[in-house]
Formats: sequence, structure tokens, C-alpha cells
Amino acid sequence: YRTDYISLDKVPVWKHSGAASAKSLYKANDELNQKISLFRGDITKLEIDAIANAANKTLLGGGGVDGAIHRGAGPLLRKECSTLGGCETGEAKITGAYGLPAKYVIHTVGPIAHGSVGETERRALRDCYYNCLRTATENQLRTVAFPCISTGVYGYPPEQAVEVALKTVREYLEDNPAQMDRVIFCVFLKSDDDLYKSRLPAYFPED
Ligand code: AR6
Repeated sequence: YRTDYISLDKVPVWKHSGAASAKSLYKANDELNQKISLFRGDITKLEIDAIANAANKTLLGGGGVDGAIHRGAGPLLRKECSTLGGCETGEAKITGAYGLPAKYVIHTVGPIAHGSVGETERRALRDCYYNCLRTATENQLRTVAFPCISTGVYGYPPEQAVEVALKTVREYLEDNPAQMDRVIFCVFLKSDDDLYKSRLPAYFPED
């Protein structure tokens, strides 16, 4: 038993701040809103069904969130990853989570942007979120956390990435309402926390 693990009951459902909602293209849907959390902290501590990993094509580990996940999981994760034949940009592959409190890790490879993005990168980032959610559903996994894929070393501008992340999750939940109980946006930086707080009302509006 580890006191630093964070179970789902300690991750509150996202709530509007009470400020006037941002202009939204989407209909208010309280059932969907109840499935969303914003959590600032270390994704490796979450005791949920699956955490997404912002990996590279080798799937053999790296820095950033990938490094933290491999450190927490231990060497058996790398061993399993080494059997998968890598992963293409936008695709997702599932493994066990070994020493982590989550049940599974869903590895995905974000686009390398280095500060500028076009439609190719945007679509690849969308594919990352979508394919992680689809992989979770295929494995009957109902609680999933995402880091801010591609916005670290890979240089995707966070204020553009947040739009892709929120839009893809919103549309997935609309299309698959019975398959998913909770999607956690796990931010690490204060700036991403602020960004998600300001943009969540546009994708998950209240009445
Ligand atoms: N929990 C949650 N988020 C984290 C954590 C953590 N423990 N640590 C960092 N972040 P990055 P990328 C945030 O660079 O841009 C690796 O070397 C971080 O603040 O990890 O997709 C891979 O092997 C940022 O917001 O991923 C690849 O080579 C976010 O995670 C490459 O980096 C993503 O930053 C992938 O680059």
C-alpha cells in the first residue's frame, strides 16, 4: 500500500469556475461533463485503468513523461515494449503497467512539431488521443488519463494542442457515451493547468 497513489475518488470531476462560459460550438451535456477531470500532478501516481504515455517510435523509453512512466513501472515495461515493434506517429499500443498503480499503459507517439504545426501534425495529434481512447474501449478500460502529448520535447504549441485534446475527447465521449467513465487531463505545468481551465468551458459547456 502506497500513500502517494491517487485513486479516482481523489480526482474531482471538473467544475466550471462560475465565470461566464466561453462561447461554445457544443451543446451543454451534463452527463459528459461528469466524465471529465483536470488534474495537475504526476500521471504515474494515478490508480486508474490506464494512463497514456507520450512515447517515441521506439517505445523503449526516453525523457519527460515517458521517462517517469518507465522509471515507475520498472524494467519489465521496457521488456514488454521491446516486443511490440515500435509505434508509428498517431498510433497507440497497450502494455501492462508493472510497478505503476494504473492497470495498463497506452503508449502513443505524438507528432514532432518544433513550434509550428500544420494539418498533418494536427491530424496526428488527434489520432493519438482517438487511438488511445479506442484502445482503452477495446480493452474494456473505463478510466483513462492523458498527459499533454507532444507539448514538451516535441514542441507542439500547448495552446494549439489543448484544442485538439479537448475536441477529440469531447467527440469520442459523444459517440461512445456508455464506454468511458472518466477521462483525466493530467497537466504537469501551471501554464497548462491555466490553459485547460480557460478552454474546458468551450468544449464542455454548462447550460
Ligand atoms: N506526469 C504528467 N505529465 C508529465 C510528467 C509526469 N510525470 N512529466 C512530464 N510531463 P514530453 P512529448 C509533461 O516531453 O513532447 C520523450 O523523451 C510535460 O510537462 O514528456 O510528447 C519521449 O521518449 C509536458 O507537458 O513528451 C519522446 O522522445 C508533457 O508531459 C519525447 O519525449 C509532454 O512532454 C516525446 O515528447
